[in-house]
Amino acid sequence: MQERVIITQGQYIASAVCKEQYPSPTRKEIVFMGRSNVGKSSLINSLVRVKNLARVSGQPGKTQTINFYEIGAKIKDVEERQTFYLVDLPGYGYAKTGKEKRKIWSKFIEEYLLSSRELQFVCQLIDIRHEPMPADIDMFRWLVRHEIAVLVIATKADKIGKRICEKNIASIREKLGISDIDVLQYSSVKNEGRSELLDVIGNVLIQ
Ligand SMILES: Nc1nc2c(ncn2[C@@H]2O[C@H](COP(=O)(O)OP(=O)(O)O)[C@@H](O)[C@H]2O)c(=O)[nH]1
Ligand SMILES: [Mg+2]
Repeated sequence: MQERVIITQGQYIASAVCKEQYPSPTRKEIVFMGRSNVGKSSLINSLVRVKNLARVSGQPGKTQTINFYEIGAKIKDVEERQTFYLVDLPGYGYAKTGKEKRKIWSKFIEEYLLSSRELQFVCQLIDIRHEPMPADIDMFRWLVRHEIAVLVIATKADKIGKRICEKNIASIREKLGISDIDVLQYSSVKNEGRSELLDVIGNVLIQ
């Protein structure tokens, strides 16, 4: 089957902890956030199909900068090639990060999320094996309150059986209070959910 959206290139472009470091030119941005170790970097790599584009680490809490990746895409029946950014945020809710550090984290992340005029939507990743933690729920509510579009993605779907996946997704939706909104099931190992996510991205790129 021919996919509707084909990624043609992906490269790391910038890391930022303040406005001055955001890349230029500005392009449409799709943001990934979630707790440390939830699978953000793996998902970006699976989406772009470049093995070590985003660094996957067994050690949580390592990425402390906003990382921008420039992605090229060809969309079916659209002549012009699209270029956009995938943005990997530092993980939130990491227990070993000192209180002071966490404060700095939230400040520059907040500044980015509230000032980016090209932000299309935020993918909030939640591990499918666990219920959303208070930090996940707080973050989700914060995004909704600031009218930032959110796509909730349940990661690591290959780690549990299909029936439990369905049950846990229902529980994630209930905990977030979004019983009528879809949660995308994803596995970076199996590339499950990849074409669905690419479709959503394709839609915002041609808007
Ligand atoms: N089985 C499985 N493991 C995953 C998946 N996504 C991530 N992982 C593993 O989870 C750990 C953390 O992943 P990483 O992408 O670095 O998470 P991040 O901290 O959110 O960027 C790594 O050991 C990954 O190999 C997945 O879809 N399936
Ligand atoms: Mg990471």
